Amino acid sequence: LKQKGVLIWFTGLSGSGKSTVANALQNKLYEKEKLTYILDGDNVRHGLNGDLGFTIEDRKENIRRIGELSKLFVDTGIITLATFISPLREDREQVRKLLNEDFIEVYIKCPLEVCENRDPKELYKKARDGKIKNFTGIDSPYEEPENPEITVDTSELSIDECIEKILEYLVSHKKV
Ligand code: GGZ
Repeated sequence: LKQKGVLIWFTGLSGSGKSTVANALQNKLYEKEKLTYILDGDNVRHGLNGDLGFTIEDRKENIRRIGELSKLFVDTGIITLATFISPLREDREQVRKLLNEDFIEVYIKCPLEVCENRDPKELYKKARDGKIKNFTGIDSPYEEPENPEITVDTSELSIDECIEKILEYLVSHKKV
């Protein structure tokens, strides 16, 4: 395998564009014949973490397990893209400690109002109506990264511009 593993960690609110950006980046890396894998709620929260919900305690455990899982992927040389809200700074820092220089934090920045307007699954609406409890940004906290390797604002940049910025960092720092 002509590549080294790295964990690209996307953090941001629901609806900020984490999955969209990660998918576009995966396509770009595929064109460069890189082996990648996306870890997201669909493939982790239903299986491995099927016992976890959205209390602070469960989110912490969700991120902890994903960190451990990611490390195994990275050890095999896979460029691993993890897309989780991961709202707490200390939980993300715990994953960083596990991966050291193989951890790249990408803050998918987007104002809450914009995420709430996008609301593709009407989750914000349900949260406002009290039908979903502990919803990030509504009645559960989101702590912005203080020193992410990369920040992209999806309310200001196109998806292409976002992945261009991420790729530029990854290439110039010899991470991919
Ligand atoms: C936040 C929730 C919640 C609550 C269900 N709060 O936009 P989505 O739907 O597709 O992505 C969200 C996803 C968040 O799961 P994560 O594993 O990324 O969260 S964390 O990192 O905080 O553990 C959303 C959906 O699950 N969802 N209930 N209460 N998002």
